[in-house]
Amino acid sequence: MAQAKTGSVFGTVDLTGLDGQLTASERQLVREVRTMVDEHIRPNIASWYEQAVFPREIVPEMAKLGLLGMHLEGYGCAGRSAVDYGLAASELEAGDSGLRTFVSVQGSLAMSSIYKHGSEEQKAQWLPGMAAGEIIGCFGLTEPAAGSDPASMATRAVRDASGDWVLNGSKRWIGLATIADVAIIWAQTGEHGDARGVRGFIVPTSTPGFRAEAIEPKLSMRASVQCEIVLQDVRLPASAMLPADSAIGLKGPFACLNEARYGIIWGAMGAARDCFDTVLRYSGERLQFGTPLSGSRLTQAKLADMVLEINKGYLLALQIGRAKDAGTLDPAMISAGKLNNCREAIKIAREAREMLGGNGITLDYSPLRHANNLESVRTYEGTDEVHALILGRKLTGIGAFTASGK
Ligand code: TGC
Repeated sequence: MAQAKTGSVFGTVDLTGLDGQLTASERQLVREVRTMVDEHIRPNIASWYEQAVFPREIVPEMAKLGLLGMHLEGYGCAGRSAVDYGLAASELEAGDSGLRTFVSVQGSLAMSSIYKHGSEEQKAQWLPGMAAGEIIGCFGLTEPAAGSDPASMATRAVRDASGDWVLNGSKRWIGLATIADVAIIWAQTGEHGDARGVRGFIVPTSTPGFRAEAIEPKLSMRASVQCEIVLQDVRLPASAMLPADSAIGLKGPFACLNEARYGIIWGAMGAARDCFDTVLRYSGERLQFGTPLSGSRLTQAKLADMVLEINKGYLLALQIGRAKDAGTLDPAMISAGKLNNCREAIKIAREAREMLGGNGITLDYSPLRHANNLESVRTYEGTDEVHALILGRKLTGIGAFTASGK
């Protein structure tokens, strides 16, 4: 039996008219990013994943499509909408979460920090090169002993008599740090004149005392780099601090995390869709007891459950994206999307792996690779538990992050 034909850019999963919710330009963007993924990522991803290689050669392809800082305006950035950014994240993550992570760290975290909180000089100095993929950035918030609770960070920036800042501390799980040219480092300043509490610093990675090392071996995100950073007496001029009031305290990094978390809402559904497409194709070709697996009631029920969650996940992503574009977004909506879509995507990836039988444990098929990647995706930028508690606080008015009820 032939599979259902569809003209939707979402393909066979589109049982609810998702395609009709998009504009012609949004559909066009999906096609362009998908073509890049089909030509440059899909043919090589299994070998990059196996060899734990981040393919730097893909960066110019992404820059060519305007994907780096794509929702930022000016400074060489594409100035696209939040929905455009989400659709691109979904296509990239259908290829691999590690490649979508590159775009998130570069655009939503590193570039966004400078865009939202930097001076005109800082924006003009860094953003055009980053949009062009000539300068790679990373974002150092998380520490070995401060993951879900960045308020407890130990990294310190102290201003000495010369007016320079001197940074000491360490960061962990920092995407791209070993290949980055510049790092946005968040550090406690205490009270130093114009600085108060946590502040962000633009740190060229060539600065003496900055050291990054890849965390290896990993069983997830193998086509991406996650690193430890050590900062030992890293001396920076006063002009290295992000000066905007919006960057005083943790709301500075959180504003950037909102952007990255938003991209994940869409990205996770891209990974889920790729798992569904893989298993739908496989079950139509694979004969078992003389008939295609796709004719089995058990298989069809599983496919139906997957496609329902993918449709719900895309509708949620679209609702949140439209709210972001309209300026009516509440960060709790991002938590709702990240929690739901990561949770459902990983279930779909695991189910798809099972449906592939023994073949599902090989790199010839994507679901186990996606499932392994999604372990990272559901953990970084706020774990499932953190996002559940953000929603809990929204619903009850009571923060329950600590036993004492903070
Ligand atoms: P709290 O201390 O009360 O709030 C601090 C200030 O931040 C504001 N705020 C937000 N602002 C904008 N967007 C948000 N989503 C915000 N959430 C909080 C808040 O209003 C307050 O502002 P102000 O003006 O009063 O100072 O913090 P909280 O109680 O709200 O948050 C607790 C909790 C657990 C939710 C928060 O700490 C949290 O989200 N934790 C998770 C941290 C996280 O996601 N970490 C991942 C970092 S990414 C990284 O470093 C590596 S992965 C990326 C890569 O691959 O490189």
